[in-house]
Amino acid sequence: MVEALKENKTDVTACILCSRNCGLSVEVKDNQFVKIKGNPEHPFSQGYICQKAARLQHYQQHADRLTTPLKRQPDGSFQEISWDNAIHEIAERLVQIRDNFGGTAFASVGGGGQGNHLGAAYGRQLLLAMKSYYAYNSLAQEKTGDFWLNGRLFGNQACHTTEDVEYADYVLFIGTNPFQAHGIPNARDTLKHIKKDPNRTMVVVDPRVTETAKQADIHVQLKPGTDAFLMSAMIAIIIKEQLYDVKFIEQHTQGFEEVKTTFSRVPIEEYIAKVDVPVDLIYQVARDFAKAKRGCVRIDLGIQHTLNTTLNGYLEKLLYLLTGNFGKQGTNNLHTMFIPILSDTDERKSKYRRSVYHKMFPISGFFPPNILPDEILKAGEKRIRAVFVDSCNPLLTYPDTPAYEKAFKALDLLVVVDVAMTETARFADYILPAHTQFEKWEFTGFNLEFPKNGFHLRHPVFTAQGNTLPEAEIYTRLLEAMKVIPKSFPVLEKIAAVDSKKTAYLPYLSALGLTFARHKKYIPFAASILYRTLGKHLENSAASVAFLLPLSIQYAVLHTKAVRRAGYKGNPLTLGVRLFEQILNQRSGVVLSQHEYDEMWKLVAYKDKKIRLVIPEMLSELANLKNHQFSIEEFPFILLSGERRSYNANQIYRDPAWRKVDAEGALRIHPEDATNLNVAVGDQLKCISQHGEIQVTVDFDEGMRKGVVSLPHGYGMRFQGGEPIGPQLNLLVSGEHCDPLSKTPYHKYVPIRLEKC
Ligand SMILES: Nc1nc2c(c(=O)[nH]1)N[C@H]1C(S)=C(S)[C@@H](COP(=O)(O)OP(=O)(O)OC[C@H]3O[C@@H](n4cnc5c(=O)[nH]c(N)nc54)[C@H](O)[C@@H]3O)O[C@H]1N2
Ligand SMILES: Nc1nc2c(c(=O)[nH]1)N[C@H]1C(S)=C(S)[C@@H](COP(=O)(O)OP(=O)(O)OC[C@H]3O[C@@H](n4cnc5c(=O)[nH]c(N)nc54)[C@H](O)[C@@H]3O)O[C@H]1N2
Ligand code: SF4
Ligand SMILES: [Mo]
Repeated sequence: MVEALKENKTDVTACILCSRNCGLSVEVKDNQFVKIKGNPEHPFSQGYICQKAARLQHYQQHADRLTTPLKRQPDGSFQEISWDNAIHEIAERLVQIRDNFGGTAFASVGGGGQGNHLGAAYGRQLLLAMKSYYAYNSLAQEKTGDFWLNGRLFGNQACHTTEDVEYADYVLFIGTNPFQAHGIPNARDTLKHIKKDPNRTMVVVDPRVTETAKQADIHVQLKPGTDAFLMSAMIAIIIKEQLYDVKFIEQHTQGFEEVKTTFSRVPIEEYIAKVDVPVDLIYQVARDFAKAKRGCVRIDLGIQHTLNTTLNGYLEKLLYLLTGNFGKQGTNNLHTMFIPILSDTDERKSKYRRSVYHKMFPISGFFPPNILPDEILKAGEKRIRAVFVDSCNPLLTYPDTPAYEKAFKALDLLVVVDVAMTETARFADYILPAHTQFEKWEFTGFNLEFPKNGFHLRHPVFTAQGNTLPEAEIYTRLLEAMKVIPKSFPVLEKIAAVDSKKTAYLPYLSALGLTFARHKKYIPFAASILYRTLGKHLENSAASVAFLLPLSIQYAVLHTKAVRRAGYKGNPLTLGVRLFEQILNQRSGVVLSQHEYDEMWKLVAYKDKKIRLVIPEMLSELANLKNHQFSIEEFPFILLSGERRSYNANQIYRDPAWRKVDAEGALRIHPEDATNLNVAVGDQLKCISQHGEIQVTVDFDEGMRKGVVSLPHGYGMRFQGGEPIGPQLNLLVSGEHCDPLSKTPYHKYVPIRLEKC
């Protein structure tokens, strides 16, 4: 366990509020943050932070923090339970459920938020111990359409792209607001540099004049949900005017002729009319992007949470592929992944079983939250009966809150692992309190950079509070209680004890290999086995980090040259060990690998390294696009549900005191729309969808498109069990309102009407 850490000190860690995980230099006293600044030593963020990070004390300590395991009583109240009893009782019920009903009876939900992916390696093992493959995760309510496309284009759903915005001459931001949401390196600085440079162009495609749009050279203020029309028109222009990159297409792709024929049929002017923006502007953007020396496209929820999600992703990818903006500096690129977050579960291979009720297939290993309530309530004998929720608050963040409430109540067993008493935890049979991310070893797997990729292993900053445990310990104890792994591995432990860095862990690794060769059934539980054996002998109580040793070795084998270029030395056996040691020692993070651009092609999974441009499902969706219906008379407004603002950060901060502005999470509406409704700033409105109703506070925003309104993500918490603070967005969205292929929700396209209260 984490030893008591000395107080009155400075330390380094990282922000946990978004995927960037910027490096932090912190001053701590009495087990609290006193001061938080950017860490200039961090290899990627280099001192950059945004205003949200300075408030992290509100995450570390607040009135909803869990301090002891809790068990639900027959009267619905929670009572303290010892760890031993909680683990024992849960393990017993899990084994019963597994043995009586099999793998389809269990699902895991969540498993790692924006900054805590270490515990996910341990949580994943429980899924395997339950013989289940139902991993439901937030990534499958935004990014799985993208992953599916990568599978088709590049040959493996774990192929993932990044964008070299920092070096691009021409950047298309489509459906993303990096000024607030970040997602690109040091977003505000990067935007400022593009803005200042007369030779670089920034285009923002967004229905709102966002903070990013204000910095842009061109803002395309489209009608929400029309991106597929816009992007297919742009591609059609590029094809009509032969602005595509013939050499790139010949050298690196297959299927261009079919794509060309399909897009030649796109009625350009008619489609741009649907988008409701000037035709000339779109011609200009399409031409200039295609002609740019280094163009890149960065997208996010604006196209992933709206109509035609997966098709949007396909079109976005064609934009950079057809123009040859791929595999070079300042363009889009594939990148390496140190932590294997994504797997390849191509639905055309029959071994990836589908869900029982919706017959939905996993994408990159993940099932979409939109279908989970039905898989619990409607799947008969083969229904899901037990759920583990970890690092996730589905009762606020997944579509259709009432369906989730009903489904979670119907479970035989719901366990929640969290640091805080969340809306979801209140439905649990057992609540297991974890160390916060500053009380344990942690890291993020969201290191998605190219050509230089990195990794930051965070050391514990604080002594753990209360009777909490890190996830590594929680899940390992569960596996042991379920008798999936024995409580000790005497041979491995003995070798780990005498092994030292001098021997490069080689005796230990060969003993581990031998154990796995003899007992294949232990392979899925490698993380816990390393934790209990080698882990005990790592310095600074870094036990939970031991499984990074084999991952480091694997990374060094796969990317030997790039790892050497990043400054690591060693023979094929020891290079990965050096990498592991540096990861352990460099508290501000390390550069893992330094690639050359032309090596990017090695990351394409198809043997011939050629990108398959033709995806039949997408071409047929494209052909059906013209039949699209938009408006519903009864619901004249389109709600963009889930805007990223200055003071929201998913569900990570619970105490409303962290917000400096926008306490109520106001509805942004164009002043003219507000006048027509006869409401003023601060008034209350009823926001009614086909599915539900919430009450919201009005705020004016001249930058809103008329007929479009916006509410923020990350509100609706019942802090200290009180009334919900700010909008509970997911009362408004039905699980069926989603992309037909990936089943990701249309959060950014919710037809509503507004009524005065
Ligand atoms: N401050 C803050 N930052 C965050 C988070 C947070 O909670 N708070 N959350 C993090 C997470 S988990 C994520 S996934 C990212 C998301 O990051 P983003 O996707 O960049 O953020 P959003 O504000 O959700 O949506 C981006 C933009 O899409 C626009 N949009 C809406 N509908 C459409 C449409 O039909 N077409 C187009 N082209 N645009 C549209 C919206 O107006 C909005 O400006 O942010 C991360 N960063
Ligand atoms: N309507 C609408 N809904 C949305 C969105 C939207 O735009 N609109 N956005 C969606 C998106 S993109 C996302 S990513 C999701 C995010 O929603 P969720 O996946 O639910 O994730 P978070 O909000 O990050 O919640 C993190 C949880 O982890 C807990 N936690 C923090 N640290 C630890 C730790 O160390 N260990 C454990 N075990 N738990 C910890 C926090 O207390 C919190 O309960 O919401 C989605 N929902
Ligand atoms: S919220 Fe994101 S961009 Fe802001 S400091 Fe934290 S990690 Fe960096
Ligand atoms: Mo997200």
